[in-house]
Amino acid sequence: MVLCTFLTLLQFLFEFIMSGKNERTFIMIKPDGVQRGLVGKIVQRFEEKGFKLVAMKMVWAEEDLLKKHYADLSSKPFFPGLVKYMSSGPVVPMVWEGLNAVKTGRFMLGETNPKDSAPGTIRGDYCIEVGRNIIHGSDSVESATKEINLWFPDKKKDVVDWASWAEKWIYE
Ligand code: IDP
Ligand code: MG
Repeated sequence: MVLCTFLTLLQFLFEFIMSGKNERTFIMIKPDGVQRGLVGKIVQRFEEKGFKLVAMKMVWAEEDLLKKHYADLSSKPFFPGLVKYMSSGPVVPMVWEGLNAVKTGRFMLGETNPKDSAPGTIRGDYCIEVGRNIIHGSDSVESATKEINLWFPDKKKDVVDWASWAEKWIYE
C-alpha cells in the first residue's frame, strides 16, 4: 500500500518534470519513409509546427534492437513481418521537444492504419497500408522515455540541450 502510493507519487513527479515545454517524444522514419525520400518532408512538418529537434541519426537497426523496441507486440501475428520490415533498410530515429510533443506528435502521424488517417496527417498523406506506414511515434510520455533511452542511450552526447531563438515566438 505504502509502496503503491510512493510509486504513484513518483510517477506523478516524473510526469510533472517531463511535461511542459520540455516534453520529448521519439519519432522514427521507417525504412519505407527513407527509401521513398520522405525524410525531408517529415522533418519539415515537425520543424514548421514549432517543435525542437534535439536528436537525430540514421541507422540500419539490428533485429535485437527492433525486438526490444516493439517488445509489447511480440505476441502479435504480424510481429516477425514487422521486425523484417523495420530491419530491411536504414531508419531515421529522432527526438522532438515541445509542449504536448507526445500527443501532438501522434496527431501529426495519424492513425496506425493509413486508411483511417485523415488527410493532412503524415500517414494520411503519404502511405496506404498498415504494414508500410512510414513513421513511428511514441504513444505516451512513459514509452517516449523508454524509446529515447533505447535509441539514444548516451543522454549527454546523443541528445542535445540547446536553446531555440524561436521559442519566445512559439510560446506566450
Ligand atoms: P503505432 O505505430 O501507431 O503506435 P502499434 O499498434 O504500436 O501502432 O503497431 C506498431 C507497428 O506495427 C505499426 O506502426 C505497424 O507498422 C505495425 N502493425 C500494426 N498493426 C499491424 C497489422 O495489423 N499488420 C501489419 N503490421 C501492423
Ligand atoms: Mg505503438
